[in-house]
Amino acid sequence: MRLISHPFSPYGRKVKITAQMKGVYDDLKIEQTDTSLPINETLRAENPLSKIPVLILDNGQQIYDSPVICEFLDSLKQAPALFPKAGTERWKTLTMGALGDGIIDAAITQVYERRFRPEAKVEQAWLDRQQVKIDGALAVLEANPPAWTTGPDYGHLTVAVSLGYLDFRHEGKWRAKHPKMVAWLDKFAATVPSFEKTKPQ
Ligand SMILES: N[C@@H](CCC(=O)N[C@@H](CS)C(=O)NCC(=O)O)C(=O)O
Repeated sequence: MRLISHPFSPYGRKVKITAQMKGVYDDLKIEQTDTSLPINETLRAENPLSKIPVLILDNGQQIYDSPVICEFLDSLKQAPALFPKAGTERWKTLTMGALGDGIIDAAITQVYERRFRPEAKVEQAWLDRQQVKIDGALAVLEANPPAWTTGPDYGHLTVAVSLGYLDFRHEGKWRAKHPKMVAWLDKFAATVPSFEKTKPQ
């Protein structure tokens, strides 16, 4: 399988952590691409949305986006189960994943606002709107850090990657007001070694 990604991509990091947790990382041939180009035809040929990550199976089938790739990788082996198959647990995990992805989406929108607009046109109200989303999600997590029983699942790893992205692109400013989630992230990193191994640098 080929994985098109970039070392800085938080969504790609989710996929790499999932692959390592499932023991299928060595089956991936990782290819790096550049999403900052105005048009990246090579990437567009694999994903018309021109976004990473994209997983390409040996039969040529393309799989995106990151939640779908992670669930596909989870389906390759039984243990550890990262996506509960049904019931309340499944919706909890998927919702936790959506919360983590929502933090990343808002944080990346802020990065793109500065990257793709001339400085004079950067819209502070738009940046603030994204920050409200990030702050709201962090407040919910801090009020009730998401515990795991047998081990972290897809929801936990997505939240961990979202915090890692805030560290990487937003200088870890979230840490001062969220001590419980700082401790939670330390515990996650100690439990899932691939978190450190996939750190963007
Ligand atoms: N929902 C997608 C988001 C993917 C995404 O936005 N990836 C970024 C890189 S981290 C990208 O490719 N951006 C290029 C663009 O939006 O044009 C996922 O979870 O995979």
